[in-house]
Amino acid sequence: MEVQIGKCRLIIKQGDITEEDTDAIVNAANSRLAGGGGVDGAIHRAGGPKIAEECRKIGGCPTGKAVITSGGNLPASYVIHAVGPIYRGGKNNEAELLRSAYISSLELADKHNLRSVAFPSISTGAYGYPIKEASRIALQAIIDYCKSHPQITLEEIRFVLFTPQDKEVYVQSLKELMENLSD
Ligand code: AR6
Repeated sequence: MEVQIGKCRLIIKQGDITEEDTDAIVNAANSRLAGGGGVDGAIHRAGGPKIAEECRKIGGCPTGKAVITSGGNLPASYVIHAVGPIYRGGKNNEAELLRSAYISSLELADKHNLRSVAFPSISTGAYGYPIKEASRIALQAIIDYCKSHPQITLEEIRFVLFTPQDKEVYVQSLKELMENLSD
């Protein structure tokens, strides 16, 4: 699915984010930037040791924020390491922290004058965030950012979901949000 939000094209697709040729790909990292499983493990495996070395120098990143490293051997030039919240029932500021992880990533992409960025579904794997709710927050954050930043350098934002089921959830949420936009 593909929609235009202001200057930005928003694309939802299924795939392995490590193969994306966007200027940056976003990692679902932990606050120690210590590497791990899921998309984090896949990015470090595909990108090689340079990324972990840069992460070690940075030292860490608070939940809801993001930091940037080079892309090592990846097709993408940069990796933006965003730290989403661990889901603990939903009453611990999880929604705001998840939104903030996306907004911080977009701010970094914008600051580095990037033209394209690919996101995974942050927090919906090991961190347990229910994907329907997380997809609404993620997409709304991106729509809000694109609308409120008409000078944004980003021309394309991709969501790259690992499974067809996850992709369908994001497509459905985007359709619902677009209907509300046109009301
Ligand atoms: N491409 C795109 N999406 C992927 C890929 C891939 N190659 N691999 C997995 N996913 P998770 P989190 C999806 O657990 O919930 C790590 O250990 C996956 O299907 O990677 O934010 C970190 O070090 C899921 O939908 O991230 C942290 O400690 C989504 O990526 C912790 O897990 C996110 O799942 C972060 O947990």
